[in-house]
Amino acid sequence: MTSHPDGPAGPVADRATAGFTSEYADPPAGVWAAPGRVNLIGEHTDYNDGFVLPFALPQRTVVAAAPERGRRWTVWSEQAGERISFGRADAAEPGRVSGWAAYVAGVVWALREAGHDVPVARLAITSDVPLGAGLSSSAALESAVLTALVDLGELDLPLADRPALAQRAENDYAGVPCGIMDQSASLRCQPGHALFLDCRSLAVEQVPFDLDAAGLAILVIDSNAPHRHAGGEYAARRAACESAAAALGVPALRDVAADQLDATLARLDDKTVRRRVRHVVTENQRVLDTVELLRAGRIAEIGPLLTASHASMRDDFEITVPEVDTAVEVALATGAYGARMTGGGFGGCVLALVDAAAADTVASAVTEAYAGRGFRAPTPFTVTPGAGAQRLR
Ligand code: GAF
Repeated sequence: MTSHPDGPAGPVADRATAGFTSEYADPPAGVWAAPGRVNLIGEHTDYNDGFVLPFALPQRTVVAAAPERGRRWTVWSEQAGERISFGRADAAEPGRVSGWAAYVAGVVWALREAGHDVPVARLAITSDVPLGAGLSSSAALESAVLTALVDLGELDLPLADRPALAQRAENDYAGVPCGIMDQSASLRCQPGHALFLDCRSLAVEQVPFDLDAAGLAILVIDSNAPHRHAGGEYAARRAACESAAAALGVPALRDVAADQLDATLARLDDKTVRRRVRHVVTENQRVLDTVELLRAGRIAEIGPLLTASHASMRDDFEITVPEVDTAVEVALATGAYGARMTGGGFGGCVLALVDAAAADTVASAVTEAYAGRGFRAPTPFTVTPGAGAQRLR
């Protein structure tokens, strides 16, 4: 098992620079990076105007870029193994650029919609954020491209306003109905901290999360489970929450008080909708309780909240799959303080809070259990909270 084999974006940045130079026969003007994220707790709460607590992964997406005198943006992606270009007309109309490049064209579109004079540029993109693992590789891509274009064009766009713009690129250009958590994490996280975000006011607090000092580790286990209907199910959960809020006469489920939960649920006829609401309301409270413990430096004590979050996602929100349930079950049986699926669900990753010295044992036990149950082998790795989007060179 590894922590982060390449170190902080070093070789990834080298590959972006080398890729740029070989694609465009020129050196880049600069190199920018933005991370994927792990959400410590607060799942499916962001689009309910609630609370989330993600931290940045050390793994990042890197963009080497330079301004271009022509009229078309050109983008090469190492992962996709292709180079595409698009002009102003493509960036003016959602849908004209599709696939991975929609996230790049979407950022140009969202910036222009917000009235910015976006510099035409050539870009080379590399990444070591695992794709399709629920670790926000698309937010990392949007955030890295956004940061590069803002710097290259010296655009006046304060950091606090950037996540909504990147989210807009994803919602309205790429057509993915996500909330604002992932872009906020990729753009605003700080090393050694988790980002406590109020998704209604967009107020943030950097909450110290020093695992090393506490002798603890976060073990991430990528279940490698094939994503099952993730897109449609995500949209269905979101729609159920929004219609429940409307039925209850509140702007969003964030407005349902935890101490009024039973009385509120009694006003809803549909059993499934009741369970969806219960997840969101209890999950918001778990985020607040986790933040209290972290502020007091009592990291190990957040374990039961993590585990309760998983049970709520499994039983009430119904977004887990057998592979992630197995990873949680085995991590807990092997001594983890707490464990939960992280991200949108239907596959993806589990995080387990463990003694640093126990990380290998827990990882091996999960790997063995997967083999025993006939699942594809998982990919376990430890992480520490890394930096948000920044210029590297
Ligand atoms: C995905 C979405 F992109 C986020 O906005 C969030 O809703 C998350 O699923 C669930 O917490 O990552």
